[in-house]
Amino acid sequence: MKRNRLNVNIAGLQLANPTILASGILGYSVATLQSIVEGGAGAVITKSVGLKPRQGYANPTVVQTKCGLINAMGLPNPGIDEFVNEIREAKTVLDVPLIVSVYGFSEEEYALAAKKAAGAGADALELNVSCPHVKETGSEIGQNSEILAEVVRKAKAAVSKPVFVKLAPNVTDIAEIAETAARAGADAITAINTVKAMAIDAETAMPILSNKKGGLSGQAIKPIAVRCVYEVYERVKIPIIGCGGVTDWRDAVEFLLAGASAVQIGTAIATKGPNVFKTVSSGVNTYLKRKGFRSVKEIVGLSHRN
Ligand code: RRO
Repeated sequence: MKRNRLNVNIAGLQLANPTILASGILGYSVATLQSIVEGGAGAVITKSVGLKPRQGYANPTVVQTKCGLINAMGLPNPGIDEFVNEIREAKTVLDVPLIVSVYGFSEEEYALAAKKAAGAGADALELNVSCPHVKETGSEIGQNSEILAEVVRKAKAAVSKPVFVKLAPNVTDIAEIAETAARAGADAITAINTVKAMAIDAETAMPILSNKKGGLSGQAIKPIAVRCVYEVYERVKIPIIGCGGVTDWRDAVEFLLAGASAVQIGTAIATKGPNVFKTVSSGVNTYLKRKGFRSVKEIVGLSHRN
């Protein structure tokens, strides 16, 4: 990897730059992951995968609003036993770290999915304990500190790769949840998943999504995500990965100043295409140079100084 001021190290993972493909966007096929790497991502995260295949919810699963997208996909995925083939192939093609997002309906299911993903070559795991709208997994796990701690402990015991924990914003105190995850052995925190939301059609007078409620992503949630990263930074020592509405370099810098060591990008790909990663990185680089910083690390959490 070429050494430069954009390099970051997240829990032992070396990234050429601090932009990462967020889970859920284009995360199943090796070809789409490759297009994101060509677009400049420093690492990629797959869509969440569990033990059994799931179809997900009926259409419509996504609705565009004035300020972002609301999705309720319902965790469609091929199941980990099928997905290990994609992981193996991806590892032969991609030259950036591959992070596999996993979910489960119990502590054991998270651990087994993580173990299988790591066995197939995942460089790190991201535990999805924050999906806002699938029952008995996601945020139902992440909001219960005892269960969350056990999910993290069991996943850590099952793999020797870094374990990231992706948290929901739809909670009273995200920093406390981050602390629970960190105490249980999490190597990094991803903040945040989507914000619980819904849209209603004035003509039909009915909710638009088949699941009625979903998760809002995109620019509307960035200030919420920045606040969450800021709060988590004040409570935990492990790295934080910012996620929510990053569209340009200024957004990325804002997350870094709040305390994130890297940022994930998802929804902006829909409007800006895969090259958004290059554009954001190059803007961050110009900013660092202009301000006289030699590395991304020098600005992580800088807004917390008194
Ligand atoms: O699949 C989904 O509907 C979904 C997931 Br798993 C998630 O974590 N967050 C989200 O907004 N949608």
